[in-house]
Amino acid sequence: MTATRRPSGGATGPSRGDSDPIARLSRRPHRRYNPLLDEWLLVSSDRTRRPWQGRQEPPPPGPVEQYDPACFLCPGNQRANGAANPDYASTFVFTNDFAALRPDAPEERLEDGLLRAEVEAGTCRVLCFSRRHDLTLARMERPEVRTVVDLWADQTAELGDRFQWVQVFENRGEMMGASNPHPHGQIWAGSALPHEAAREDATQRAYDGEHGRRLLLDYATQEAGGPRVVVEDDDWLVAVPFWAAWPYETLLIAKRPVERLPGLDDAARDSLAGNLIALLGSYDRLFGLSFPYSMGWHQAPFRGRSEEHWQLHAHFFPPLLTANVRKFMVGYELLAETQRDLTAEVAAERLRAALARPEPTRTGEAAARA
Ligand code: H2U
Ligand code: ZN
Repeated sequence: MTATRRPSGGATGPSRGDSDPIARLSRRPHRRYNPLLDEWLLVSSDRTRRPWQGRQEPPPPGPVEQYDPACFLCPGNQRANGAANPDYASTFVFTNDFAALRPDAPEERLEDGLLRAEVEAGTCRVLCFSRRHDLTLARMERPEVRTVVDLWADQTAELGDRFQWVQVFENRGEMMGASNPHPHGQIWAGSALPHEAAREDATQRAYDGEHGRRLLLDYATQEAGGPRVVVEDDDWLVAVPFWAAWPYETLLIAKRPVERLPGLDDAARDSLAGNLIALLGSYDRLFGLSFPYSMGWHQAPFRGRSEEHWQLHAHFFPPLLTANVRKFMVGYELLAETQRDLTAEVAAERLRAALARPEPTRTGEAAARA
């Protein structure tokens, strides 16, 4: 197990002079290429200076209790459909009572010119990360987060026996559509390869075909110790990717070749728990509030063949631009291409600074949300 290192910033930091091509580019609107999705996006950092008279996000709700008798996910409580949760001690998994996918789907398809459709079989599960209603992954102890990592891995292995794509994810905070503050995530597993997965599959396969190496391992090597890194150790690298779309988007990459969560060894799982706490803690400290985000794992599809072009990674998509203004992916983004307001280098610098600030204690709910 290695200690989480905080990089000092690298030779291509945003404050460097004219000789640095990224600093030069960053002074004017420019486009960056996302090799994982094979698409470009527009970066126009000057736009952060524009006046904002639009929607102001309300502060997240104040402190919550360790146990909420009205919560559908707390131990011992009744869920919306009347099922009772066991008095679980740490984590708890159940099949989503309002599942978007069902396993008992009969095969059926429509092929009528441009009209194409097919029935999709799958299953959806809810994963409670802790019995405590008031915690978040960022504020759980390292062994507790390690238990969540093991749960993600075990669930992936089990569902991968039946479904091609196992999507592990977490929506955190009301702003990201989480229906409940109780720390929890979801898994949707399905028989088709969803389109984001299919694109990453294609780009990683093409890169491996051309170079004989994994795209994301090469990317992690290129980023290590550099200006976009938030935290890293021997097993993991967390960076604001060069092509980040959301203001404080990050990409967490396993540094050793591994296709899926169940393939992680003991040391990598432990250091993953530490890196998750560090990253999510820096998010919370950035604006002094429990940071909303959607995160999820991308791991190789299960289709009964070797997937050595795939590298395990997780994406974190937080929507906030400032403490009370969110990034809207609307006009140009929906119609032309993604546009971001601050550079990936500036975002990473701010996250590293937040990481260096003192951590709120587990009981310091008020400090974390002040
Ligand atoms: P989100 O907070 O990301 O929406 O996840 C909570 C999930 O929990 C949601 O998909 C499910 C919802 O369908 N749920 C149940 O299955 N049973 C309940 O009693 C409440 C919520
Ligand atoms: Zn609860």
